Amino acid sequence: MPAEQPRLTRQRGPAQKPGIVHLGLGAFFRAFGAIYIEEAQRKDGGDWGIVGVSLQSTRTRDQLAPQDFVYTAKELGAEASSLRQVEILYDVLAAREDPEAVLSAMADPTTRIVSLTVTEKGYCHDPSTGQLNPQHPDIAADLKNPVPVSAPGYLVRALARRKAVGEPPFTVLSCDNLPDNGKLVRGVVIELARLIDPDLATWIEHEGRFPSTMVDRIVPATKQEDIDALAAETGRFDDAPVFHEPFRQWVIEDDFVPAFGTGKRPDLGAVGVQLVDDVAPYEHMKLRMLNGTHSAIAYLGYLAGHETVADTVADAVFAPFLKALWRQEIIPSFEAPPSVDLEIYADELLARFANPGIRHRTWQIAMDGSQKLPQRILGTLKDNLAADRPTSRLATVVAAWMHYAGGTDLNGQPIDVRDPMVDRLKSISDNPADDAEKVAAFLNIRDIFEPDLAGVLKPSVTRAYQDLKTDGVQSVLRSLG
Ligand code: CS2
Repeated sequence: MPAEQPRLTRQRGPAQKPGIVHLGLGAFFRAFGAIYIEEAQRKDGGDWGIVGVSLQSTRTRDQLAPQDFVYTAKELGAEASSLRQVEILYDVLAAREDPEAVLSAMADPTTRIVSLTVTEKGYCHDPSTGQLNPQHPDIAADLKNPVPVSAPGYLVRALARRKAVGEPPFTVLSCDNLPDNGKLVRGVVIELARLIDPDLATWIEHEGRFPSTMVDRIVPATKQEDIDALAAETGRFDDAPVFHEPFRQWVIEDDFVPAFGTGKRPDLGAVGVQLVDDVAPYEHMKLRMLNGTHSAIAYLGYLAGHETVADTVADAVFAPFLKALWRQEIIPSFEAPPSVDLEIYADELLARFANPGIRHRTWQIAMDGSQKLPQRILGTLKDNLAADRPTSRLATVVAAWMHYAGGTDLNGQPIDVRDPMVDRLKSISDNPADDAEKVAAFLNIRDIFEPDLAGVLKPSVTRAYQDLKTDGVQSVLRSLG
């Protein structure tokens, strides 16, 4: 920190009393949910301060504690930018250091919502079925030890404390990019509770509420150079700013624990959150159209040598490919949400991806592909195959993922692959087998590919895998655009 610069401080009086505990306090939630909640709190009052929890490291807490948990959110438009200071965090806890503090915050009767952004892998489920994976090392640990390590473990142990003292449960609000994220987290929590205490599982089943949500705002990871540039711009040092695009959309199933009456949630509707009965059409739209093409850009863009999403869509072969992917393979696969024109939504996505202010690395989005592929690409593929619709572009994305996940790019250079299955993926790629055998081995990973789908995909993915290798990304996309 430049010694002469003062640190950020709270400007709007003391911190709001907490009503929400948030698990997984990454940049995304701080640039998204926290801002909506702060706006709702300021508009309508209520004790909606947020206790953030980092499940893995102490870094976010260490960065935020010296500045009393306030931070800057910088909005980066294509032409202009703006700053806001976010003051809705009440405290930040590091779970590995003090699990008891986290459990007591969650069990505290003033906590009415526990929200989560723990990424796909944080749910400890099997991505191809959506069910809890009891063999997951964190779940195995949580079954043995009452001091949890996993997000489902924290939810179950904290709910147990509330049941034990006759308090209503908190609403569990998943904000991760998973289909039916509410149902998914409900399923893993109830399954884990059943293995620990069947009565607790039954209580959660009846009393618990797990609304599904669709969340959308592009928030790249904050880089050191962003922190330095912001300090130079403002003259104040903020060790934990977040940088985001102007666009945001939050759709939530309005199903919160009723026992809290009007205090069951902040008045999110007043600040533009869509509270609906059924979030599924919005989720499909967002996961398939935004995240699906984001992953396509991540793998194909990385293999084409592009560092960011904006650089990738500026490459002339990508826009026609993406447009064809949306129009011919993604849009026909699901029903549009009420009064949404999906062609316009696709055009807006391309403009969001092209925003030069957002330096979103292809490498960042490429992470954890084994956890992302099913809901972003494979569901669409499956629906298209069943309805006899085109699939060649989606198959090319799967093939690009295989090249990427194998850890060697198309020029033979190593890739720093981050994925919970990294060792398995690398060993498939390193095996001295021919291309068809490698593709077959990837398709044989049952945690990702269902057997029927794997069988049908084999010829087209093998072809795309070979074409990418012999002709390169640009030429393959040109032939598909
Ligand atoms: C991205 C998402 O990193 C990724 O996998 O696709 O984080 C994406 O930026 C958000 O879902 C946008 O709402």
